[in-house]
Amino acid sequence: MKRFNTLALRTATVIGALALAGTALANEEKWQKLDTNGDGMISAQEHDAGATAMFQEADADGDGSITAAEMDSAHAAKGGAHGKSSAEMIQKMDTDGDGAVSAAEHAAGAQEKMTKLDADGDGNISQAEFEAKNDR
Ligand SMILES: [Ca+2]
Ligand SMILES: [Ca+2]
Ligand SMILES: [Ca+2]
Repeated sequence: MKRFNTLALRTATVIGALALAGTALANEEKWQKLDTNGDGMISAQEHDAGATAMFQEADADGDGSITAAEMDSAHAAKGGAHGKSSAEMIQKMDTDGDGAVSAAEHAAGAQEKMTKLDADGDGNISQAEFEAKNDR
C-alpha cells in the first residue's frame, strides 16, 4: 500500500512537471517570436508587429476582421490550450459590438496588453515582466 502511494505521488509529480514545462515552452516560443532583434526586451514596436502578425494569421479569410470561428481554428492550430474561450476574447476586444474583431480593435487590445505587461512603464517588456503576467 505504501509502495502504491509512492508511485501515485511520483506519477502526479511527473504530470505536474510536464504541464509546467509545456507552459514555459509556450512562453519561450512566444518570447522568441516577439523579441525579433534579440536584445532581451520586447519594445512597443516589436509587440505591435507581433500582434499584427497574429491578427493576419488568425484572419483566415483575409476580410480584415476575426470572427469567433476564425479565432477557434487559430487556437486549435496552436494546440488549443488557452485560458479564455474565443467568444470571451472577442467580446473583450470587440468595442463596436459587431461580433468580430477588426484590425483596429485588435491593435487597441494589443496596446492595452502591452501596457499591462510593461509593469515598470519604461516602454519595453523585460523577460521578467513577460513571465510574470503572461497567460497563466
Ligand atoms: Ca527586442
Ligand atoms: Ca476574418
Ligand atoms: Ca468589432
